[in-house]
Amino acid sequence: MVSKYLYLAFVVLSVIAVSQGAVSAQETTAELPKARIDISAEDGAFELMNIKATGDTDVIIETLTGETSNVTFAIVKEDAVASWRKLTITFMPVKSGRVKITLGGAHFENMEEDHRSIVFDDLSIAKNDVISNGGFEESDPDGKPVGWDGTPEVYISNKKEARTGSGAIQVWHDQRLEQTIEVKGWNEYTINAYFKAAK
Ligand SMILES: [Ca+2]
Repeated sequence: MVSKYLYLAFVVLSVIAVSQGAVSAQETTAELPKARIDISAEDGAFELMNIKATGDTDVIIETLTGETSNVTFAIVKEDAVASWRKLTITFMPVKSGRVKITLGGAHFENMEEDHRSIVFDDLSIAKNDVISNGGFEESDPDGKPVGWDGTPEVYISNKKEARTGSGAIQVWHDQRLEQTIEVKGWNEYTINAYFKAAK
């Protein structure tokens, strides 16, 4: 008799465990917005080697074939949540020249989820910081961050929303910001960036 009850208890517990597993699996299928950083040599002038990013970050290497040159992009995507996360990317240019860094958000196929915005702050390059206004504290009268090309979706000027200071930028797939930096060949560069999902 006792063993029968024990068996029943085991069956009931197993059913609960299975149904809980099913619920949590469903919750995690909703895709999080993703921060996206693209890196490429300007005009595809040279290759970038040893491109790596921290954690489980997706690093996709894509080559666009152009009329005069091929441009190899590193596309780095990482899940964004409500709190700040740090993304670290390293690369090594094989020549001295200019490298373009683009901040945006990942594209989602589902149109309802396509417009998902990301906030960036405190972009820097370890050791030799060649990024200008990476903390987004300086802006021009039109509300564009100084030193960056493109128009952010929102220029944030709010101490509560920024990670440091009061300036930060909100971007998404179709409203990105870029900056071109000078690099030296065969030096390793480490980019640090902080990001979160926009409210
Ligand atoms: Ca800032």
